[in-house]
Amino acid sequence: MLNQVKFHYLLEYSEEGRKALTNKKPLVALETSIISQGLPYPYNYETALSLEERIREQGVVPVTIGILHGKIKIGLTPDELKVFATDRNIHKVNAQDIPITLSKKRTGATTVAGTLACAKLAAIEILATGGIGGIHRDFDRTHDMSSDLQQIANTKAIVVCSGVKAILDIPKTLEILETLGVMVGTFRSDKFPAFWSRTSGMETPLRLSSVDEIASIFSLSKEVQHTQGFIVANPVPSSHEIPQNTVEPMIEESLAEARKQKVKGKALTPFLLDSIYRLSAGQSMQANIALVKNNATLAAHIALKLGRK
Ligand code: PSU
Ligand code: MN
Repeated sequence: MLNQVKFHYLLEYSEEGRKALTNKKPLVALETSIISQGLPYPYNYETALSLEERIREQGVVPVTIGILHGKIKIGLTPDELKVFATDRNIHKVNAQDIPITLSKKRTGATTVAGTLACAKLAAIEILATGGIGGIHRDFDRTHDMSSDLQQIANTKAIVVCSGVKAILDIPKTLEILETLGVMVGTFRSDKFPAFWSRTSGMETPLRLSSVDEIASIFSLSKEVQHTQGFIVANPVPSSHEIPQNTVEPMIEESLAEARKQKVKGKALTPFLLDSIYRLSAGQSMQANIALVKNNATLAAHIALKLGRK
């Protein structure tokens, strides 16, 4: 019997997204928080468009996910993307914020956590982003741990990223991911990357040698009914890498400023990214853009290999 594609009544699909799902073509999900809170205009808009282009070039369909006036969008038009790129008052939406955003008919940019929750409703299993959230360095004082971690543990999906953001405590984050039962590996490296830098100095739990291997591990994880997600860490291209000892003083200065200004909660990650962009005279933003594009391409290759059943 043919598997009927189910369209969740709360989801609004882009035309190419709906067609791809109907025809069982491979898709890659993209998030909107990186557009609304992660990068400044106009770089965010240009990046959003070029991520989609990268994915299409591989014969895969991109669907950027976000909530627009109370509707969950699975795929956005360029005009809709522009709203996320230019409106400065857009809420940052984690999974638990989705119901209220729908109920109040708000617009919300979905984080990795929020996007995975929506992608699950659409049966999309691959997401590309820049760097996921994790355990903040002052966790002992603030208990700030990104809800990305819990949501990745709750979702059977591949998250292609360049590791966790270097503003975080990477060793603690890796420990928690292990506790949560999330599969974690690095593409073609023995080290776990640090977002703007190719290595954090930490060994990666798993070296991933090829796209075939990633697809095979993911398929087998489903066969054995492993229910958690799979983080595929893809180091920033060498051409755009910022060495750890160059960026670390900027991270420390930004953390000190955040503490002084009492920035916390959802505002903390965007504050730190913005501060480091300024301290690095834009270099960290160029690295961020290069790595997320690279991740979109790898995600498309994985999607092609997995196909759709
Ligand atoms: N990747 C980037 N830039 C970003 C993000 C990811 O290159 O801004 C966003 C994602 O939406 C991720 C969020 O889920 O940062 C994490 O925020 P927090 O630490 O507040 O959970
Ligand atoms: Mn946080």
